[in-house]
Amino acid sequence: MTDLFAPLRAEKEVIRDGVVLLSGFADSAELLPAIKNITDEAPFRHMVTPGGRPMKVAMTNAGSYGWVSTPQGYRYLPEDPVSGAPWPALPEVFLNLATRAAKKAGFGDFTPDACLINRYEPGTGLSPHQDLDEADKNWPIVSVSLGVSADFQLYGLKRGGSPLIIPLHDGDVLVFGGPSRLVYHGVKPLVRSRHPLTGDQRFNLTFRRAR
Ligand code: MD3
Ligand code: FE
Repeated sequence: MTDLFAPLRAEKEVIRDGVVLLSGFADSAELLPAIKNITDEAPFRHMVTPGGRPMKVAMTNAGSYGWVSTPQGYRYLPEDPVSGAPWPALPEVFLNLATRAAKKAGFGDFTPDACLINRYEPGTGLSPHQDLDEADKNWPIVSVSLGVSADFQLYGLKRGGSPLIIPLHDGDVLVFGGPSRLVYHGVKPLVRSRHPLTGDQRFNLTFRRAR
């Protein structure tokens, strides 16, 4: 007998060694109010790259440390340089989600101390890069996609080549660790569309252990 109610997508998919996709694992209705609280305190801003150009992705942070780009370089700081105040604390819904996702992907002892929050508008993308500013690269990174869908680009450990394209939808969680922690990755420019809770925007949370 065919199961008419079989899930449309696998709930846990190992994309490659160290890359795990948990489709629909996160609930945007629960997370978006927490993002609103954080950005009331630490608003989204376009950070300036060390090359002197404003980034297209708007960013802010929550947690004990926040990732910042300054003309002097990339770093994690305990305070928001805009306000001088500590970054807003990681809300319980964030911590709970990140630790459950990491555990399901095989990283049972992960507790983040930083969450970078990215905001994409139509036409905004993120060029391929590695995440190298965290002290201990043995910890994974947990990424949560909310709102409008985007095409994620997954490269290898060296720059170049053609990426594997992974469409990321509202509620999808990707966990990167082990041999894939230092892969190059990017996001294609956002195609204009609408999500009932975010309008034409996409948000991405990346949970990290900075120190
Ligand atoms: C693979 N963010 O914030 S999430 C970033 O959708 C970043 O906003 C993208 O790349 C976004 O640094 C992609 C997926 C992701 C995040 C961090 C990673 C993949 C990663 C770190 C290491 C390897
Ligand atoms: Fe990244």
